[in-house]
Amino acid sequence: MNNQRIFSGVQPSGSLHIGNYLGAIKNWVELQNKFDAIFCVVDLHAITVPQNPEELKKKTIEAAKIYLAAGIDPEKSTIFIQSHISEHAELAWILNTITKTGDLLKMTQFKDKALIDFKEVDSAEEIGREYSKSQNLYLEEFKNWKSIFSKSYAGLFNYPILMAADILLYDTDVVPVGEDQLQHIELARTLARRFNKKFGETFVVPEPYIQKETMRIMGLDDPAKKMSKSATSEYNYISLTDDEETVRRKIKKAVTDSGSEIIYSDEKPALKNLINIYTSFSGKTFQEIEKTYQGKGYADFKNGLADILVKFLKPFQEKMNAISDEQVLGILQKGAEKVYLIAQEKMKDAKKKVGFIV
Ligand code: AQP
Repeated sequence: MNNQRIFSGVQPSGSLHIGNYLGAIKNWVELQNKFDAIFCVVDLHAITVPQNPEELKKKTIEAAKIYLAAGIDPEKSTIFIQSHISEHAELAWILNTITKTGDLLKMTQFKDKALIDFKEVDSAEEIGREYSKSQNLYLEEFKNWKSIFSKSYAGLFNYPILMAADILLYDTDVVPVGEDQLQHIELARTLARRFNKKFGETFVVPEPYIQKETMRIMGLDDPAKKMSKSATSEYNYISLTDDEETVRRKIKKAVTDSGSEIIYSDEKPALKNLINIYTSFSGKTFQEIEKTYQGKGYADFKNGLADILVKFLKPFQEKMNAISDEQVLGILQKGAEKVYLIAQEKMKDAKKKVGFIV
């Protein structure tokens, strides 16, 4: 164990999927043995797209249960809910005042989500439909910034600043994330340096931590886009709460490439993605998988992949179901009490530096 700190989180904005697990949570489990680890359920981020309040509560608790079932140990790591520590929003405001609009305009996630942000929708499917429309529309629409800004909410535009505040509040050294979040970590680094330069040394400049093979799990229905909670179709992702029948149905429907050979190649992006998932859950190399399915077709390979996923998900879900809401809320409460002390001290320092009377 070194004395460096890691911080990371997942938005309870839908059903957490195997991309969230492989790209983020699985790495956290290993990293908690090496670092002082803080993991957050980032509900303030989740409301940057429309949420049903009752669903949001359920998904917040479910996300924390997923952390625990995945192996995050509350004796080693601190787990809490972002909105329980108001310093996140408070620091985000200060950082807003040193963030240039141009910094935010570069963020691709804003562009992806901006067109659904203003819609009053209350189901994941509806959000998905709007999202897919936005994919086609945004190139056209983004020629006209005025129309985008008049339609989208400021929270979505500013959310990378809140993410920077999450990270900087805890003097985080390392942020384990999927590749899609690299741009946001870069902004956190920029803001830490900018604040330190302007007001004096205050924040640690964090480093991203990316696990190469699983840094981007792609959608099962479209290997050109990442697997996403808010995807148009449930056939985009395998949720960590999917039952066996659902997993088998989704894998059966997953798109494949032309030809029938099981080969790991950039020329076959859909199959490459499925093999990446297979490797991650089985521990086998892609060469071993190619050998296993030599002379066999996609149907055999998909059956094998579904078996591997079910074998992982069954005990995972049993662990999740064995944790009561009361238990998880107790752990989250304790976690909040612990991080509050760190957050309060850092916030006091930042406030003094900018000239507030504390
Ligand atoms: N497809 C993915 N492959 C690998 N890693 C992924 N992550 C997300 N999707 C993939 C990683 O999961 C962590 C939590 O993500 P998040 O909840 O903060 O939001 P996100 O990155 O926007 O994830 P989603 O699933 O696409 O959610 P929605 O649809 O709500 O926006 C991050 O570390 C992320 O890199």
